[in-house]
Amino acid sequence: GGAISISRFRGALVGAVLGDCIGGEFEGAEEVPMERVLQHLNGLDQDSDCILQYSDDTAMTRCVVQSLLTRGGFDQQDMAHRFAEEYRRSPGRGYGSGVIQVLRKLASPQLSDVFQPARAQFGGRGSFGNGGAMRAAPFALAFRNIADVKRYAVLGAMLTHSCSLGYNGAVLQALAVHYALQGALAVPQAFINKLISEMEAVESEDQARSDARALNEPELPFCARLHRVKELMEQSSVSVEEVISELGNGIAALHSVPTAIFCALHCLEPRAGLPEQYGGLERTLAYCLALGGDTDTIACMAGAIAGAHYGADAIPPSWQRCCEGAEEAEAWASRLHQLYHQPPQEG
Ligand code: R7I
Ligand code: MG
Ligand code: MG
Repeated sequence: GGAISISRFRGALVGAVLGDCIGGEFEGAEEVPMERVLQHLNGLDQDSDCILQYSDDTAMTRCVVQSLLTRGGFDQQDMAHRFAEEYRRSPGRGYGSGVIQVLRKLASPQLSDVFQPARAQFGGRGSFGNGGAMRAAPFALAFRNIADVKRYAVLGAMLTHSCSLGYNGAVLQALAVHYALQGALAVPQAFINKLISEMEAVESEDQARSDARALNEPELPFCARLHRVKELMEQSSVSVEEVISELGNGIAALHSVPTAIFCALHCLEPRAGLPEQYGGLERTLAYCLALGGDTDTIACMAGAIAGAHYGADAIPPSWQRCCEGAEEAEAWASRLHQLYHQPPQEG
């Protein structure tokens, strides 16, 4: 295909930062009344010197971006080193309680296998948290080839999440951004069908099948959830309670990545309860916050998908101004755009 506009790259990366910064307010809350969400969002328009800090979601995404840009591709040692160094410098960004052990071990100069600390998590099965998925968008922005997007999203996630229910969440999130970048959200049914067919292949691998069995999940667990997304899309109305019970709003990748994809799809159209003057990206972020639960991460992932679709023009300047790291994300997006369109290197 032809070149993809730089605006979509900026939208994706800045959208992710906004979701994290804006969503942090409600992380861990039960379902949040839309009135409170809108109050929070209106506050951003009025308060000219507000600052919302980013959390681990953005801190780790920044490491992924800087590693990919500096190395001109995926380098596991370099990325692992950046994760460890970032955590050492700012440990208070709200990291998951398990992953901090991995980040401490990754700082050791004696470590030869950078994937080893992640494999030791949770009794040797590895984490199924959404920490790999929350930082997966840059893989879709750096690599044009879908096989590379999948391969490097897995490896990048496996530095901290070695359970297939963790790293396959990262693959799904990267694929959603990959297709959104190409404009595929314009045909929502086709978009979800593409994700299902890609994930059928990904989840048919032996490790994914055995992890699903061991964790008492159905076969092809992400595909099963994507089918639920499809069913919800076909309903004439969907309640927040249904979204939470069918898809989840939790810290597991399985309970948050399909949810983020649903939020982006559901908010393609104006929805009752959301302000009429909101554009699609604003609707998507507001809707994610109203779900409660892991709001920073769900909004971060949905923000990347929606941002790739609508582009940078959809980002409200007043929101961007309030979010730590949003300006830098915009600059880095331009460099990712270059990397993405670089001709393939000769082997
Ligand atoms: O996945 P992770 O990096 O956490 C990301 C989340 C996002 O919401 C961020 O915004 C931040 O708030 O944290 O960190 P992990 O520690 O690997 O996983 C997160 C949590 O999921 C763990 O602390 C556990 O509670 C749970 N978890 C598991 N529990 C039991 N068995 C993850 N994997 C397992 C498991 O295998
Ligand atoms: Mg966070
Ligand atoms: Mg979170």
